Amino acid sequence: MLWKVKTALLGMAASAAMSGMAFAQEAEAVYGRSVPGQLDMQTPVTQVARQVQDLHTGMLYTMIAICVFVLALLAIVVLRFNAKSNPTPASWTHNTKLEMVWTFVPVVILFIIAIPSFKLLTLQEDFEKVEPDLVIKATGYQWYWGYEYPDADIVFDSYMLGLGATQMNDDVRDELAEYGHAPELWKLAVDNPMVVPVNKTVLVQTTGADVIHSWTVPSFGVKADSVPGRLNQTWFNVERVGTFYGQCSELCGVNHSYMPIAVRVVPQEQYDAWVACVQETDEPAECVRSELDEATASSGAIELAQQ
Ligand SMILES: [Cu+2]
Repeated sequence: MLWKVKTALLGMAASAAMSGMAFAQEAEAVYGRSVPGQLDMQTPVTQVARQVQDLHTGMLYTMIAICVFVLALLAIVVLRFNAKSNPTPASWTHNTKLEMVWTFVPVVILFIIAIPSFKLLTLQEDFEKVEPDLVIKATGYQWYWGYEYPDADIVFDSYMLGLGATQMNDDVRDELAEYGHAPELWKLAVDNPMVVPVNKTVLVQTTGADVIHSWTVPSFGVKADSVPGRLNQTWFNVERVGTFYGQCSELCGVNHSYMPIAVRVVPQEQYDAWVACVQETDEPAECVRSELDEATASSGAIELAQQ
């Protein structure tokens, strides 16, 4: 009888977990930005971002396990060894074996955590192993980003759409619509996004023109401080097309929150078309709309850009 109840309970727990997973998969439809009420991090679109999330989740469960264990020990002490339930305490004070255990078990746990942590750090920061297909320089200004493609001789600035407005209004809505964005993308969408090819390794070299900024795209697992007088670098290789957003992540002044980062990831042919178009017209935003939207509309690949 008891066994039956147990099995039924297990079955219920399993199906609850499965429906939870199904819900999580449905909620994963949004890429490149966060959504209202979101739990956990943005959906990863690079190997680095995935490993960042895995490490974070692993650490979280490790911490929960340790906290529960310590809490249980505390509860035992409070309940069993208070003055009422244990009126005559034992007189011994040390237990060498126990002390060895509580020293070495945490050391072992730290070593186990260190392995994936250092692996990830090496993946992110060992630039000798990074073979870039494309190098882009991102310069942080108060308060916008400047992008340079040295190999293609392309230079442009990237400003937030709906700049200067303190609340959503018709002007902001119109400007966003003009660039093909829904009002929800206000404070993320920019006039000239960075454009990169999909499945290619992009090296971003970043610096600050005035104060320290930070070039950050959460779904790439990328964050690099843009320090005046220094050239910092980071890299990413995005696995899917779409537009992915980030924000300056170093307090840089009064308009710090109005210098978002938008990276548009497209197939190689469209990237080549965009480069050719910008070289000819020097209108990066216009080239994004004319050269890219036609092709992506037909492939249906960039759903987010249209939102
Ligand atoms: Cu900034």
